[in-house]
Amino acid sequence: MASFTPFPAYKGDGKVSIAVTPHQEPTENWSLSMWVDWDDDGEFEPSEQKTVPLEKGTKNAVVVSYDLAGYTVGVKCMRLMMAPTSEITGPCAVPTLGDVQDFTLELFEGGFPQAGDLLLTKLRIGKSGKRLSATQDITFDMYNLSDTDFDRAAQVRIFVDDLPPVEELVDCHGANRLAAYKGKREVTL
Ligand SMILES: [Ca+2]
Repeated sequence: MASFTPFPAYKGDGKVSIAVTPHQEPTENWSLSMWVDWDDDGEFEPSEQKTVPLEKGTKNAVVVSYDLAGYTVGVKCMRLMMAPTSEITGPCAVPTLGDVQDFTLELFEGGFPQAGDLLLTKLRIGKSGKRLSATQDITFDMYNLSDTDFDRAAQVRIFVDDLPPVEELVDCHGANRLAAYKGKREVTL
């Protein structure tokens, strides 16, 4: 999150879910509040605030979601406040503990452009890749570029020269699923 590139959101997706990972372990009764100035009036109104409790003693990510219907596209100011719940009294509070950070979010028309996309890289097929035998391992890295977890079988179709294509399934269910944005697997067929 800590970057100068606005966090992207897509109206066509209907809602945006933003995962925030605490960089310090929250103690008892901490929360995360997020404001997004959706109506561009320079104020963080209560209607623009979402608050989620933080789990004591873990740095697990928490997710904040907004429905996007009715908002105009463009760059929006956003503020994150991670602090004892009792100290989050409003967007201009100055908590004695915790952290306040400002970011921007850009709302685009349409849907997330890489929804459902998987990226294959680092293909390794022997020394030259020429005259592959049926026993030659094919290894590659598979990344999930999508904004949702990939939790199903991936079908891989392999073409070698002019031989008939071979299809194999890569199990990406359950514990093998590829997490949104960053999920990665090394696959050997
Ligand atoms: Ca506002």
